[in-house]
Amino acid sequence: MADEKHHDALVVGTGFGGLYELYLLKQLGLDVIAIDSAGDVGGTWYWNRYPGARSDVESYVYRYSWDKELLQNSPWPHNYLLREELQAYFQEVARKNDLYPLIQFNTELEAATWDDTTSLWNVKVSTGEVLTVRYLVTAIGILHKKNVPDIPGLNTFKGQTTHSSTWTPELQYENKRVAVIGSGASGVQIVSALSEKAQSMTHFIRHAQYVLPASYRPVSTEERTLINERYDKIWHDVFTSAVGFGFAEPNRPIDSVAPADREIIFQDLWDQGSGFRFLFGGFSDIATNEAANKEAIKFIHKKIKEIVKDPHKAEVLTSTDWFARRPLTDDKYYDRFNQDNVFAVDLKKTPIKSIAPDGIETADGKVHQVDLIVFATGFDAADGSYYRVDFRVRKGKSLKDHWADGPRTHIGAMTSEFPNLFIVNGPGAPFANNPPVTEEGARFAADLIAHAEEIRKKGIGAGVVESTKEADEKWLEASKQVAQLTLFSKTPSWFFGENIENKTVSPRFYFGGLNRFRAAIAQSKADGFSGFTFG
Ligand code: NA7
Repeated sequence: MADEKHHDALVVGTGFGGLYELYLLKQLGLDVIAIDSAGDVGGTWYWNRYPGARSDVESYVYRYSWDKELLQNSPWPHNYLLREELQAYFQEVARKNDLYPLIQFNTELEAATWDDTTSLWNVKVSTGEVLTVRYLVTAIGILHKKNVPDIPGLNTFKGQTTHSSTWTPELQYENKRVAVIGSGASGVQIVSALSEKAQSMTHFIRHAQYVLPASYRPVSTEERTLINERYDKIWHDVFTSAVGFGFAEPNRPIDSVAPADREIIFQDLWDQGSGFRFLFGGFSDIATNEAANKEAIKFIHKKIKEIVKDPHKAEVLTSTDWFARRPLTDDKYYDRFNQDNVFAVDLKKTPIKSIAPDGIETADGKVHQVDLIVFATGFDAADGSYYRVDFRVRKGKSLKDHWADGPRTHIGAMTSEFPNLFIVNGPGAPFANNPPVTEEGARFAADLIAHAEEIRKKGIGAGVVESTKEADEKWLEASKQVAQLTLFSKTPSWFFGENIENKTVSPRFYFGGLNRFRAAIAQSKADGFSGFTFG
């Protein structure tokens, strides 16, 4: 950033969304830079470094569709990508497209204030630098602001503690007594990975979830060749599907299939691996129909009983909720509890009372002695990422106030009253495979910016775009309505802001699907960017 004080555009974040946005705006010929609070590219995959961190979306569709060359050449030796492999992929994308010179790392966006007279954002970053930019694109991730519960006595603990997203190699778990609090995607991966070498592992579970196998395996050269040959069709199918994970999304409801055949289908899904596939790839109504959901649950419960030998542990691991949170995927998780040194504590029966100098005290008076506590307790998700920054517009109105009743955006792209503030994969984006979602969002932001630039260059406007209040309300209403049709809305989770105290409960995602999200974007563009005003 050095001496430059003004840029056409600033992209915040260099994960999937930000890196692509930077590429797109550079292609448009804009003077664009990016910042990231991290030390390198990768976003989520830069930060989440706990042992066992890996994607649970299959490798061949957990990447950009637009770089045809990398699709053919970039290595993915297994059907799922390890964090390290993803980090290397992001580095390759940045190098290949000459993006590194445009990125300033270790730099966090602190405040951004819109100036109506100049039609620019005044931006302040953590290095103390200030600059003005016309277009401010936020690709700051939906899972960044960590949630650490305020447990009495935490500061008296003599061992080591970490949140899942701040794991560092200095943390010692080998031959140590480890506690993991939280049983979402992070907690399950961490328990599974650390149990191998920990002296003991105690998993503190408030709500058990459903963990499906991954079927992690190497990918043969022949399989890779076949996929490489079919990539155009694969991406076509992904982008025209609801959840975009690469598998077919059948139309058949569960009651169209005889009970014995359902069992065969469930077993096949189980063998193929992936929680997403189990939820969306066998029947059309597991996420929407209570009876269908119960069938899926029954199958998973049976598997838990078969795998986990100790009935007490099996009971703690058996969820009584709908199978309607973010589905989880791990090959070894349940089997880990067959180890004598791996324990499960049911926090519904014995909640955590306090943290003692030597461990975690539960309501039954027992102190579970540990050396390391891992808080896999999730994030203040989606809009939570935005409240780290002091965004302000006319008359000093803050984004936090603007979203006090829950975040609202028009097709996930912009929010009214906040001109030239673009959102890539934030509130209002669809619940679907992240890379295609962020790609679509990044392209739309670039289209909006290109149109604003056209207007500005023709001298018929200042290059200012914002969504209308009515359009935001309409998209939120559509998100609410479609969420109501699913069991996700009946199962408390971060999808609705329910994991953070005092947060307004409303959908953080659009549950209508990637295909319908794309259709809404296409419609807006066809109508001359309906729902947005340009000045
Ligand atoms: P999640 O999915 O939000 O899971 C957080 C877990 O932490 C969940 O099991 C919570 O239990 C538990 N939690 C949160 N606060 C507490 C307290 N105070 N006491 C006990 N347990 C608690 O976060 P993840 O990081 O696992 O996953 C987030 C996303 O990251 C994931 O979807 C992937 O996309 C990657 P609860 O269920 O609320 O009872």
